[in-house]
Amino acid sequence: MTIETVESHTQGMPTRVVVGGVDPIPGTSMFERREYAVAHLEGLRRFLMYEPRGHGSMSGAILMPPLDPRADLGVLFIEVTGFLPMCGHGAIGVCTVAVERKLVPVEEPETSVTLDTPAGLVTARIQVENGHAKSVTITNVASFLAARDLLVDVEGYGALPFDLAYGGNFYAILPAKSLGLTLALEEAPEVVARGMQVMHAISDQHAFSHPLEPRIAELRHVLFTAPPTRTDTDSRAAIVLYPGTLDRSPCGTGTSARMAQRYFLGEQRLREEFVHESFLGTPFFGTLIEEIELTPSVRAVIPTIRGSAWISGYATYVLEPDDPFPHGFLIPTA
Ligand code: PYC
Repeated sequence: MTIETVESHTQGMPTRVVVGGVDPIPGTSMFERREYAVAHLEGLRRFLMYEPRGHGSMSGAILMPPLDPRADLGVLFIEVTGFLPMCGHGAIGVCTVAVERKLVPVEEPETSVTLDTPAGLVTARIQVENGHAKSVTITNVASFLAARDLLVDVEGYGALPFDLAYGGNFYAILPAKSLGLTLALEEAPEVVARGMQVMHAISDQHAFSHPLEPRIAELRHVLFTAPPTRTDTDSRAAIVLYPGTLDRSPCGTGTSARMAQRYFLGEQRLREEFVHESFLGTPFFGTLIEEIELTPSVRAVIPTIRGSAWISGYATYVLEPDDPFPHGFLIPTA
């Protein structure tokens, strides 16, 4: 096995973009390709994400020809978490790599790219200067507040209220202070441990699914909110990712879910900018461009997320026949 990648990071969060070495993945839609990958390519995902080639916070994307004729690239998002329907920081990383490595026709000052993802089409506008992708604005999938003021029983904390929102993945959203957390950097291990405790408790006590795609029915992300630490951001977040790490970026799908929550709670208007600060202090700039009817009983909003990514390396990953870790390993942290 020989896999070619372009390594990048989006506001601190890695996206290992796989550009060669993966056989064609069967399926008539990207969602079906994801289903195939979940059933048959778990070893490949772990090989690319887990140690010793990756690490506990690794994230990536496998590029392939799209199935939707409107799209430029097909993308399967891989994480330590699993195969995600959509990944915002990953989409920004993919677009940056696509432009800077000329995987799509590039125009200056703006290049448009459409990604075929398991969650649907994601369009992107990339600001390009001298061949360098300065920033990427993605228009994400329909995002909605699935439920507000739900309660979850968490050992040691009692019944905690949380909101459930969707922005390409489901997010449980609750204030960090409800668990006595401030999101200081040195709290990171505690934040991850509490986030995983909340995630497991919600998964045990609540069932939910996407109204149009019932196979999207997992909670793999908990978003703790906190006041900003910068004067130029509106809110801070720590996004805890399964099986126990923190997003280094403000998380594109998490920012989309958070804006949907804010919108349907009357805290944000259409076209108003929301600057979301990551646990690391890095920003994403979000807006909501329209409200739509997702189903007769579910209203949703269409978010845009602007952020920047940087190429950090080029790699060829190989597997020697006697490597004792063909599928890598992960040391549990929470
Ligand atoms: O940016 O959407 C995102 C994301 C999901 C998981 C990690 N990052």
